[in-house]
Amino acid sequence: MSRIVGHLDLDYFYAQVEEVEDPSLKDRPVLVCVFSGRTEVSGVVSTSNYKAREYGIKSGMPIALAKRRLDGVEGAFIRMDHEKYEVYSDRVMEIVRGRVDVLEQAGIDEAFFDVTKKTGVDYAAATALAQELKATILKEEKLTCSVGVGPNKVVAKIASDFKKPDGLTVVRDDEARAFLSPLSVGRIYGVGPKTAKLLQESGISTIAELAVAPAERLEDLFGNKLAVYLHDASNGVDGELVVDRGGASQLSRMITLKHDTHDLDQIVAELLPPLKDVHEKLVSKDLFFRNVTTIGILKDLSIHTRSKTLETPTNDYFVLEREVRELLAALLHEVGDLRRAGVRLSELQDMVDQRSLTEFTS
Ligand code: DGT
Ligand code: CA
Ligand code: CA
Repeated sequence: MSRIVGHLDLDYFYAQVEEVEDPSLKDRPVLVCVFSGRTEVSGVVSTSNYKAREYGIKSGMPIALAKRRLDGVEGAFIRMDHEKYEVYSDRVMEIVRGRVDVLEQAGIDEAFFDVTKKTGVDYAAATALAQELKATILKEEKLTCSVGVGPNKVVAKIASDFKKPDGLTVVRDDEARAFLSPLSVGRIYGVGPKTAKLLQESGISTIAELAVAPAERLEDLFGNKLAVYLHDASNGVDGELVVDRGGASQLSRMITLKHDTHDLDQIVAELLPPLKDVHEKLVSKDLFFRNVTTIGILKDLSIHTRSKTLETPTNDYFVLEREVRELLAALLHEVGDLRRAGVRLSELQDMVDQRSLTEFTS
């Protein structure tokens, strides 16, 4: 059956979040860094804005090398704050989830979505929906993203990467082969440098060449499973479904407080309903949590978090409430009045895993 599938990927994500929080960064190269702490410049660049990329700066590059590439231009070197990006990610995913048939989060800044039912397999409707997604994310979170729409995941993923930043690329069923043909094989999800090199050595560098490569040749190189995948993908065929993984990696809730406040009791009181709600969700999904994070957003929109990893996973409401209270108290120790507050449970695990784990250890 025909489907319409999309892939959404936020542009220069960590660096863009830093720009949202401090718009004065926009005209400068912004480098989000993982400092290893040994010397002032030891560590790597996690990501950078497009201004920095003009200087040849890339993810994973040593900070010292990035500094040299900037060649005297004043860049902003910002410490990576994963918790903060998670908060933005959660909110973007919520926006998308509410507007599609199925959402499958595939990373902190990307997700597949299925809109077959919503659009009645109509590409014009899917295009309008993708535009609406982009506009809503921009309006509510001030973030741009790039979206690809196509007949399946493989095509949608390549399409979202086709025009960046702030792109929208729609590839209809009957256009898929022509769209993919001129692109290099490395664009196919799962084809890393090693696979690409092996293909190259067999004289296959474009997707068009891969699409007509003899099956035996691919099987010799990669075995049956990968060979079939490569053959299908290069022909624009992919049967992988978009599956909601139940947000099984985390559950979160944010609220805006009635008044900006520094009062722990007040904040906890207002957080109780969402806390009960998130706990109910946890129990209904048969999940345990191991990590709990409290989040505070101040008047200046800066985000502050405190988190704790428990010795053993639990689904006990009283433990949850106690930990949230303690984490919030620690958080309030360091910041002023909160405007918004929230909680996130992560490292979620199945009751089943839990059971087998206890059986195993006892
Ligand atoms: P894009 O999508 O090309 O506009 O740029 P990004 O930065 O969104 O790149 P993407 O989607 O591949 O990665 C999403 C985030 O993951 C990115 O903002 C930072 C992080 N990340 C990506 N590559 C690396 C890496 O090599 N090291 C570290 N520490 N983080 C990375
Ligand atoms: Ca991205
Ligand atoms: Ca990504």
